[in-house]
Amino acid sequence: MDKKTKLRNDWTKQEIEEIFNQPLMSLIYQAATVHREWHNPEEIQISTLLSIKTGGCVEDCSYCGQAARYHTNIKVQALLPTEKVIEHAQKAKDSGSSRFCMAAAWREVRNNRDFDRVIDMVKGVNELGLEVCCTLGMLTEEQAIRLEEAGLYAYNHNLDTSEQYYEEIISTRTFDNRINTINNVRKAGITVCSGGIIGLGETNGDRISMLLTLATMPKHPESVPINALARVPGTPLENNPKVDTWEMVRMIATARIVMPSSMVRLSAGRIEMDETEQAWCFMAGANSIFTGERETLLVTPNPGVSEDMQMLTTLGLRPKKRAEEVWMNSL
Ligand code: SAM
Ligand code: DTB
Ligand code: SF4
Repeated sequence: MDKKTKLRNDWTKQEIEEIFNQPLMSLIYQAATVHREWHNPEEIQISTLLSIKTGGCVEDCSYCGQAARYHTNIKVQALLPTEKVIEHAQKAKDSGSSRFCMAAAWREVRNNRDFDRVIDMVKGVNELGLEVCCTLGMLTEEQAIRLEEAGLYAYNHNLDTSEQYYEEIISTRTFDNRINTINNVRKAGITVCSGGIIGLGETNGDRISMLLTLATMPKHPESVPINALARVPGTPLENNPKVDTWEMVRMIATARIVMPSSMVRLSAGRIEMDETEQAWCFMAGANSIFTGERETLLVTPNPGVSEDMQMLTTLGLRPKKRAEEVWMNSL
């Protein structure tokens, strides 16, 4: 593929603002063009998400159904047994996933037996030949190195929102804490998955500022999840308005243009979109989704695997293979 656009890490806020504020159809056209320069537009990465430890979290993220302090109807679930996790990963592989992401409702990783068990899970999923991802909260550099040695491919740690708006949403940690963990992941040689959420009450300026932080990192995150707020009853944001699909499209398209080589993941919010709305997100440069046999993301509904496969067929799309598999097939 002939790469016309260049990777840039020196974007200014004004440049991103100009891209973001274009008339929508022009923005989508530009994003679709960049997408075709860097990616095969017929391929969608399928990432299966599994909550390995649910609820009871000490943090106060005001969007999250798993924070212990909110009264949310979520069933707390201790760390799943390793064998169960491996069974889920095998099913994910059988149904076409190339990546398996294990999520824990932890503030941070502690050096205890639960972490030892996660290390075993990472080894087991890696042996199945899936790209292994984890999202476990804050990490030290030493912990990141242990995960990398166990075979971790990616670590998800979202900025969530802009630096300026961060303290309106979370008070129990800082934006700098987030950046610090992302730096630890990079130093350990693990790929970075980092994006955010729209619909938290932030302005367009906050959305642009979050994209600016991501797009001016020395290396862009390899994956950029864009989530629409899933409004969980009992959380402080339960009554926020539903995110309009065109706002997701605008956010995805801008992310695609400023971080052309990254996988842009259409994450939370798909359950409230029909196929046509999701197709616009793919046209605007999204090339990755979360799916799972449980038909949930972590604690909120998500389309099921068969529904997703049907949608891909309708749209003439197909699951993207793991990077390593593509390389081996070319030998
Ligand atoms: N506890 C870890 C952490 O916060 O990094 C890992 C799991 S946490 C649930 C992963 C990410 O999911 C959050 O950073 C946030 O971006 C996203 N998320 C959580 N609840 C959400 C919601 N209700 N709507 C949209 N995205 C959400
Ligand atoms: C991400 O960016 N989105 C996923 C994943 N990373 C861990 C989580 C979305 C959670 C949506 C609400 C829920 O089910 O808790
Ligand atoms: Fe805890 Fe993560 Fe939810 Fe925040 S987003 S409350 S850290 S599980």
